[in-house]
Amino acid sequence: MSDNKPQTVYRKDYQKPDYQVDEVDLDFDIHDDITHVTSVMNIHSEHDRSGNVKPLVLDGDELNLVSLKINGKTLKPEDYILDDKFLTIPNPPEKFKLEVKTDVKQKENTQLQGLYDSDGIICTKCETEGFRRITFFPDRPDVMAKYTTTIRADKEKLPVMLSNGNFKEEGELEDGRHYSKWVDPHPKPSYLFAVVAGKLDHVKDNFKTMSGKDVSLNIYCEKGKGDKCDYAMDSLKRSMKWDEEKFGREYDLDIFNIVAVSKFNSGACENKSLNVFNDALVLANPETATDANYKKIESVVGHEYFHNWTGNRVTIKQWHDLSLKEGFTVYRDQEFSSDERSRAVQRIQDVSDLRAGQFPEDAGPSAHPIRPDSYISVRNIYTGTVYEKGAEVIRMQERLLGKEKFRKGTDLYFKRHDGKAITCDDFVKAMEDANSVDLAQFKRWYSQAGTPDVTAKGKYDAKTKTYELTLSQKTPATPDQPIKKDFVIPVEVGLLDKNGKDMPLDIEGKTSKVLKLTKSTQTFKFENVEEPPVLSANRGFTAPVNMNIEYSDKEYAHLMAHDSDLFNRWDAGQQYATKNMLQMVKDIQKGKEPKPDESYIKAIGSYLKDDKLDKEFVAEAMVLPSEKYIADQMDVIDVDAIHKARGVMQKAISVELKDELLASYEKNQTLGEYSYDTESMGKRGVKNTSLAYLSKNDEPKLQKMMVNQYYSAKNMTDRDSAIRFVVNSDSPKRKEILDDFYNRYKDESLVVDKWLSMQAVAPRADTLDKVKELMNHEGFAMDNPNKVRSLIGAFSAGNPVCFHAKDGSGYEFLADQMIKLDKINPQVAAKMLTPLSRWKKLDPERQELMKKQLTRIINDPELSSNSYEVVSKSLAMAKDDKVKGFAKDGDVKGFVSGNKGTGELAHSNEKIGKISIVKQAKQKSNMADLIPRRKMGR
Ligand code: 0A1
Ligand code: ZN
Repeated sequence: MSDNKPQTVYRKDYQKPDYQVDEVDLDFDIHDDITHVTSVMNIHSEHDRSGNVKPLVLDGDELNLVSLKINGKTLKPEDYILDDKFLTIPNPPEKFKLEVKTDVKQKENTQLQGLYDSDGIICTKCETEGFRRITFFPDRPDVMAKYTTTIRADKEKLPVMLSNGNFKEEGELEDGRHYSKWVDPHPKPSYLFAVVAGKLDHVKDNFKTMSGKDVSLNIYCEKGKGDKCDYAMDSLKRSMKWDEEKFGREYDLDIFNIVAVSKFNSGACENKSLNVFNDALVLANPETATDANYKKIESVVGHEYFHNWTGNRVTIKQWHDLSLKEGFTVYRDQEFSSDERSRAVQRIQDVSDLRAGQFPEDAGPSAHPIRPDSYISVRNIYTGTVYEKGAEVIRMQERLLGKEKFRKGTDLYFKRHDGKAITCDDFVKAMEDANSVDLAQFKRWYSQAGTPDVTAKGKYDAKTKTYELTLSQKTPATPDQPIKKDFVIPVEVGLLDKNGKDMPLDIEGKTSKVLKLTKSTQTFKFENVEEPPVLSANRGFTAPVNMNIEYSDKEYAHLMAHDSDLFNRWDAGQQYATKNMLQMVKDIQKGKEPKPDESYIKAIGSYLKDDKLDKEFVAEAMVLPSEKYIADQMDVIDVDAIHKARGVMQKAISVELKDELLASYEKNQTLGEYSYDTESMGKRGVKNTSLAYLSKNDEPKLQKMMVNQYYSAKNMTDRDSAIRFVVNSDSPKRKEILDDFYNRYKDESLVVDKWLSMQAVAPRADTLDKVKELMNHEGFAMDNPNKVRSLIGAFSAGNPVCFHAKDGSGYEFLADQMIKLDKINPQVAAKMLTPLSRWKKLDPERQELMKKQLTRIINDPELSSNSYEVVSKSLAMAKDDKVKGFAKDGDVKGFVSGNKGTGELAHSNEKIGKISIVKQAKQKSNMADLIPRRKMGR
């Protein structure tokens, strides 16, 4: 591997490029095993050459240089310096044409970065540093050039050939070959470059933009899968319209293409006018995709399309500013989904994701601000903090300014920065300038890490009829940041009366108010409050904070029953259930009988009986907080007790609410053809969650229901739910149904992924053996990230009981597999090591077993630097006593000194040197939920 001496890249060290590339003319001559790439670049110098001429340094990774010419003259080896990271030309002219020829072996590229072969489709993934695996180039986002691309290949084998921009021409060549030429008029960074060639199916449509221009829309996929692209196309057209209406953004080329491939490291990439997608986020029909799959397709298609303005037309100056494009674009895709569906349910799902993926990151030693000050591997900054918390920071600006002013700010932003590579500061400046406001204090959200704790305490005075609300904020110390300054925290509040009705908060009768907390403690006074209220705070999750309010069980139940803010109504239930289950965990640990809370169960029962409630909301509100969420609230995680407590609670609901669940199961049947609309989806959600609870009831009649639903299901949502309940049970039909499912869908690779993952997450004694057996199954392939994530990833991140088996077998299995995968696809391997790296909150025996496997991995002499970074950071935690102190009492001195070591990793591929990194890698895992909801990230 070439990246054998990772260096820390600091934001403050930014220097503008010494050379800019104005135009790139690329030629891809694709053959079976090799692609000859010719790149002709018009380059000009950007620095003062009067003193000395700076060298031209081009990035390259695992490249085979064939030839190099400046202004038509071939350079001799002594005219340049080539090492395994850079091609350096010491003394280039001020303005010149550079021709670089490289050879790339696409089939040997199992890393899936740069040019590679995905089951016969030749495609690229360049974000972040993949372009340097195709040709030598200043591969950084602030070098923006105009690209022309010619692709040549065998016409029979690769009939469709695509690149960025508008289609220019195509034609025949000798020997059965053909060519196709593409011109992209918009300057772009190299990470947005893409090429695709293959035998592809194709659906097409068109879109008339707001100024009347016709855009041809195409979605390509593997042969035979074209009938599964309609929903992605529909989502694309709605996204285009939404962006015009909500942000005034019009599409800017004649054509927009999406290509779905089966081997892809992440979810999708927003390459200019040629988005390349993991096919799991494109392909869907009612027989193969669940409601959750449909929802994800809509949001990711939207997300990638919205990048055309937030990321592509306006791009980032350096990778540290990744949140400028990702935070804003996640905010935009969340808003799109909220407008298309239920806003409250969207918010519930987005906040659940944030709490599951980002809050633990912010609370641990890997905490970083949404704009990180440094990184070692740029891939490690694709985090929940940069994406999801980044979106929250944009959302808070919208809440503080109001929708109209926010839009004024974004209009100015696009006008001012179109075609430029800029920073997060520029975004906030546009908001300030457009609205004459000062956001200086607000900007701390960009530079300070950590989730603030906000405490709310209310005091009612019956005599004066006033209610005083004291809000205080405290943000725990994080690495490098022992002391936090106060944030600007918008907190929307409402007050409920004893009947659950909202009280008026001002003379205009408004019942919700956004309070602005800017100091460590502030008191807000409400007058004419007729009776002691129940506070509803941080409505709609106005700010990404932990709200601490001491509610009695009665108050929780009151909010669950009445809060007009549906998000808070849901959250009251989550907090109430968490409180109850944490108590149950304690009881289990003490050998006592765990006791589920009756009034919580009653509140769930009322949801089931309330026909006026949004069904999707009910489906969300019925699901207990995940095992992971409960684990995050504990100092020392007790995996088995959590699993048991949640199981006891589920069973109690299944027994006590049996009649309500049965009635709801019947009432929410969706007859007729499958339709992906909010109401039908809500009904399916309630029906299947009801069935999930009923499946926990041992009555044979109820056990039969899931088997019946499996066989009679008319769509994948119903069949997938039913089979998962069967697979998690001891039903005698288990094997029969699993075999039936495989035989029905063995030709549907994405459905086979579901089959793999449902077996991997089953909390059963024989699961690990089954997973090992499935590794040799024809439906599994180690070189396909979707397969690996579905089987190994689902087991290690989605099956806490089996992964954390006391004998360490789960840890050993993951280590064995990741040592193998690391040689094939280090990027995916490094990500999948996360569950093993999270040893700190487990009991001492498990900690030792996990560290033993991490040590085994780090001793692999050929370990990639990607995996090395994750493992070394995790093991370094063991060496720093102060780090332990941090988790307990907020002592951060250890971090300050520890982090000084983040300079260089003394690491080469042959030998692993000393461990000097303290920060921990991104931690993200999805524990099995009652209804599996979360899917692959972007
Ligand atoms: N920019 C893409 C997704 C993406 C994620 C990770 C990558 O490499 C580490 C590259 C691209 C998006 O947000 O859709
Ligand atoms: Zn994105």
